[in-house]
Amino acid sequence: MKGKLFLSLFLLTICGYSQSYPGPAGQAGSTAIAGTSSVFKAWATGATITRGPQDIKNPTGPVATVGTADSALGAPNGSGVVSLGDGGSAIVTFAKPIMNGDGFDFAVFENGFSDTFLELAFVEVSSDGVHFFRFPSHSETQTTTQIGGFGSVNATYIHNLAGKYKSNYGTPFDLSDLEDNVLLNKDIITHIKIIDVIGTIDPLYASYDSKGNIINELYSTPFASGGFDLDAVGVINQNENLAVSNFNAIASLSVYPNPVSDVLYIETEEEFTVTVYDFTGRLIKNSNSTQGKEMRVSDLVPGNYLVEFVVGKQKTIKKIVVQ
Ligand SMILES: [Ca+2]
Ligand SMILES: [Ca+2]
Repeated sequence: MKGKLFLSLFLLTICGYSQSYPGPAGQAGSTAIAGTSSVFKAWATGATITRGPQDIKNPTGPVATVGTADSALGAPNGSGVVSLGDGGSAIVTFAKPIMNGDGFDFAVFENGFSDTFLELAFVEVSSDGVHFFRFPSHSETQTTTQIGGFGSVNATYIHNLAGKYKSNYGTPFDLSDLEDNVLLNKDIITHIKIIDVIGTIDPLYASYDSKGNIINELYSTPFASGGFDLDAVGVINQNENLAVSNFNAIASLSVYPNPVSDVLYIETEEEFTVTVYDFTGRLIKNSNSTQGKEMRVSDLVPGNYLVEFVVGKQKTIKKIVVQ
């Protein structure tokens, strides 16, 4: 008996269908957060939408059309949803940045009408609006039989993909899940990008999780409402300390000349520390501001560098060219 149990567990493990993740809203251990919860401090205030086609196999065919950018703003279930279409995306912004506080930092809301009608999306964040970093995701759903447009997805097979929970329940994300990167400041997240998972298992068009698995999800959905239906993005950990004026101060920090061959001058009113990285993110040198607002670069091999300035808890990155 014991042997049989061990064998079953072993087979479950090697097959990968291990139901590893929290279940639907209301079940014990679920991480779903109701849109009415007091954990939400703010909601998205801006959105830009890039629509995808209703069916990726007809890439020049009609795109999804339901909703507008405004539908992604505010609390869920207020202004409707915006449908992204196959592979479509939305970038949302906020009045104040999101920070990496205790536990979950924000949540994404979709309009799934049941615990299994789940349309999924990748989630990426940025602290500069240019460089985006994707949450490591995992789908344990089988990849041999296509889930149809009105099929079902089991939430316990899904990790770190938006849309894991039904309408009015947010899928939460913890910035700690992202690897550290010099181009990402987890305490000043200004943009969140939501990208529809294309649910087909056809390798030609399929979407893949971070482990290289095809994500089998509702497909096809050749409707005006096709793809991920973004309802809202709620802020849990807001960077309250980041007064807009301080944010502007660090945003306006400037360096010159650039390209530079000898001494780099730094223009700012604030005390700061500075760290130099190469373009792969490798640490080159540390310095601080006690020598005045200049940094000797004649000891650096000519090339491109990332220079990180930290003022208090905030930081900014400048790209410089050393000649
Ligand atoms: Ca966190
Ligand atoms: Ca989809």
